[in-house]
Amino acid sequence: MKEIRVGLVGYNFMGRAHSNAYRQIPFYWPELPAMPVMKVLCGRTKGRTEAEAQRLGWSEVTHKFGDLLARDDIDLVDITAPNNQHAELIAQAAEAGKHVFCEKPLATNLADAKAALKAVKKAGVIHMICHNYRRAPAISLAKQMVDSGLLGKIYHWRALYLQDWLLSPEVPMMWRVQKKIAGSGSLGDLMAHSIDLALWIVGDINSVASTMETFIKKRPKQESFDTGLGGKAKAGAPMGKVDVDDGVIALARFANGALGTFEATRFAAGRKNYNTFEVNGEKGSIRFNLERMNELEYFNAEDDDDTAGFRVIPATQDSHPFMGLPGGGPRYWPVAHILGYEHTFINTIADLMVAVAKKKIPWPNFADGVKTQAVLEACGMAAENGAWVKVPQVKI
Ligand code: SOE
Repeated sequence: MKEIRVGLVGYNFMGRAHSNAYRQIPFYWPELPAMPVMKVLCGRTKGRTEAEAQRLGWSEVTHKFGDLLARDDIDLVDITAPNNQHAELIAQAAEAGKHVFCEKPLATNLADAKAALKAVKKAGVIHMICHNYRRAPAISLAKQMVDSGLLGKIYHWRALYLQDWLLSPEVPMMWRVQKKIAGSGSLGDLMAHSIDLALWIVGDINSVASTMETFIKKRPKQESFDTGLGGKAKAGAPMGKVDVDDGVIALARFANGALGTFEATRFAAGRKNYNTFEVNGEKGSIRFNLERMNELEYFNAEDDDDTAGFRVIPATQDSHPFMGLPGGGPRYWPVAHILGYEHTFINTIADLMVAVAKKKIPWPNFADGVKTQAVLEACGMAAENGAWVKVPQVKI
């Protein structure tokens, strides 16, 4: 069995989600042409990295990215470090001839995202951006339904990605609220997912309008560089200035004539991971809500009026995307025994293993990441100028 030897950068939320996926691949995806080997965890903090390697299942540890790249027993570098490190780490990994998997967003600005794409194309390595939600079975089903023409011409895309973990002013200044590290706030952290799904399911976006606000402008500084969500600073900690958006709303015009609305915030009390979208077409509508991730709502405009209504499709049949084994039977569990957040990463990394084994660029790759970054950048400019902005059409 071919092995794909992996080096992971970072061990916080996304590092844990990726580590779990590598561990689960042999169990749920036994038929793959290659299996991941969890070789090296790369982290700056001595002690913490060793402890996390032990906990997450990595065989070795390094504290220097250059040492990881110098190894000839590493095939794939997986980057879950904060956003401002992505482009540089990608460029170095590509130059070292390593295949690259990177968390979203690709970079903190369009120029860096383009440079990252250029680096991997020049090196001829496999590259994939981790927009894990595409491989939630119900979202892939939505894509299939739109592509099949079931909804007909698409008129509207409507996405909300709402969380509430920044509601308290006591939540400290972690990297996700620092522009120099994150690039933006809810825009790049959450709306990036909605934009990626919109580009994938509806199509290219021509222009956007946008408005943003920073609701809590100062937060207590953290002592440790803790990149978790939430957390508390020490009493009496000095205050730092928040320079990213806490909430963002955007309008979009798609190239195919559809209209889009997007909203992202981490201040929507009660919304915990409310990643939703709705597509309205001439022949019907579909709606997805991550907090009910195994279901897809569907309205067929051709149903008789007296029985018409949104129906709930449980996307848990073996025939649904990612749910069945090639030879028949359930990949995970029998129908309606539902999946979770972690399965979106398992499905994503399974396809990454195939891409690396077959040297075939997967979806979404860094070209998709650049397209999303172009929309993110246009939203930032539109909010600054208070006017519609054309999305830079990037040559892929
Ligand atoms: C925090 O808002 C976050 O962890 C995002 O960074 C992830 O991309 C999203 O999947 C869950 O929420």
